[in-house]
Amino acid sequence: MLEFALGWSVLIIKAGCTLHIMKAPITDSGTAVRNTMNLNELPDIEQEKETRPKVSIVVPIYNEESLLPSAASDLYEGLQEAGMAFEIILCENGSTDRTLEIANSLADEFDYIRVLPSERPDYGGAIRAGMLATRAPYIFVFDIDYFSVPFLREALASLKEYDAVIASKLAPGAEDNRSLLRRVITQGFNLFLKALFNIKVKETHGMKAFRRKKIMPVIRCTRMAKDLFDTELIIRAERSGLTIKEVPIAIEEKRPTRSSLLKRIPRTVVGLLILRYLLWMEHLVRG
Ligand SMILES: Nc1nc2c(ncn2[C@@H]2O[C@H](COP(=O)(O)OP(=O)(O)O)[C@@H](O)[C@H]2O)c(=O)[nH]1
Ligand SMILES: [Mg+2]
Repeated sequence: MLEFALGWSVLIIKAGCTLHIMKAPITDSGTAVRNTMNLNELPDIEQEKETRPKVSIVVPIYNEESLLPSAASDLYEGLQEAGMAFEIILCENGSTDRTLEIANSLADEFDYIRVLPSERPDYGGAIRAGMLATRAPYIFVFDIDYFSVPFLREALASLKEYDAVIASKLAPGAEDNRSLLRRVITQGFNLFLKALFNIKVKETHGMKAFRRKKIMPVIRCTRMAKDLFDTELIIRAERSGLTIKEVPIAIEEKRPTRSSLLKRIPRTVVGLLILRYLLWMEHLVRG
């Protein structure tokens, strides 16, 4: 039975390559991360203990030349007003416009902004590499078109008690002002997640915050890339016993989604089925 399942596992993982599943969990140094980032350019953690930030903000960016300059300075100023030591890690990969050039000049202009570039576009890979490169005890993941300093303050307070905090569009008290189609898709996605993984949290996308120590071992187990990475991260975090708080958020779409929903939905469904299978295999192998 186990051999049969392992045989199928290899086949499915091969098929999953089109969905950019990593064949092996990443190592401590992050070397198996697809699109290996410029981790060497980051300062040595041990040497930098005294100047270590309190908060690391990981921001994936891709073809964002028009939004990046204003959004990055808004975020920077908001964090400065919040009055805590921070770093912003702009994780760029595969942009075909001037995003990387702009990100580099932002890093030159502003202290505490750094850039992690690599070649192939991969939303999940970028976040994963960014999270592994963080130095602060608290890690936040923000999109460049969706972040909130009030959420950061609230989450930081909650991280004293919880291991992770998610800004939720579905928690009681949340306000979702996006299009009807986007809201229906979010509800459907949530039901699908519940049915497949029986998770307690309602939200896996959007803004998130973590205690670094708790989330690092979970990141190292993740296998999915692209837009399934953060869903896998939250599922694994919950299964590993991390305590997760969902805080209701008021969300308004700053811009319509740029990816085709028609392509995204089947890709997500197949990806989640593969993740279900991988988790089942892991469970089987561990006994
Ligand atoms: N590094 C990287 N970032 C990405 C990629 N795709 C999207 N992003 C970033 O991820 C965030 C969310 O992307 P967006 O297009 O707004 O996705 P949506 O809100 O789900 O429609 C933004 O900060 C994007 O710049 C990618 O392939 N690589
Ligand atoms: Mg967006």
